[in-house]
Amino acid sequence: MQRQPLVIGNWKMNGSRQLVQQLATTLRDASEMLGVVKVAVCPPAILLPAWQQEVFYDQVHLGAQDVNEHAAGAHTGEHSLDLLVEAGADYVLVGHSERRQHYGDTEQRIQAKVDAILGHTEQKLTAVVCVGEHEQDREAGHTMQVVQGQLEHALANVSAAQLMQVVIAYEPVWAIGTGKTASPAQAQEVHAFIRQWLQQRYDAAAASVPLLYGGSVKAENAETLFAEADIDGGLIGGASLEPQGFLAICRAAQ
Ligand code: G2H
Repeated sequence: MQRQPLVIGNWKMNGSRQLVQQLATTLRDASEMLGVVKVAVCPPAILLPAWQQEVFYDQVHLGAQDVNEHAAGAHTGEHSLDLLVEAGADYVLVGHSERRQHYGDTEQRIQAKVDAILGHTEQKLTAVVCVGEHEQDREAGHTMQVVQGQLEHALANVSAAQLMQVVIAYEPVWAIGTGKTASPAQAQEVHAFIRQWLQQRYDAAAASVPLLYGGSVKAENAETLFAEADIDGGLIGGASLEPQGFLAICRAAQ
């Protein structure tokens, strides 16, 4: 199955209204690329309305970096799906390693967030489920075991029909923001494993799931990573903060 390439920018806790304007202008001038590559940007949630003013909706998707699993209530500082949808998000990152490590994203919470996204009445929402091993897991030869465990928890309640709303991002923790990138062969090996796991569980529906690589992707290494058979694009952190560099990465996915 031919999957459309997908590149998602994850600004983390960076950016500004000025960067929204700069990146929107840069992407707007690249409409031929946007016809081929699906591009989504996940700024801090407070900047989503600024994007709504800038962006052609049919060309660039907006995403949130996280969501609370509850629909509403006394959850100071959190964002509900309804609020994020109102602000224009149709992608939501779930289980990013920084949230797993520092902000209480247990396997149980990640599963609840995925269930909430896929159960939301807004049918267009996509959950971008992030998985990846720590350096010590890789050194111990446990990479596939760790990734499989994360997938089993996150997708425990996801049906084959709901798989259309799922993207998996493989982000080895040792490559995130460190400047160390997995080699294309290392990344492809894990992506092929994820595809196989999805096929065993979901049969033909697995073929439509985009698998993204994330972890120190830059304009210089994007093309070789995206050339691998099971790498359908990238989840880009630091390099998504520089408009021309991000554009070059998006073009590399064509
Ligand atoms: C991994 C990635 C984006 P970076 O966290 O999610 O960040 O590209 O800065 O390693």
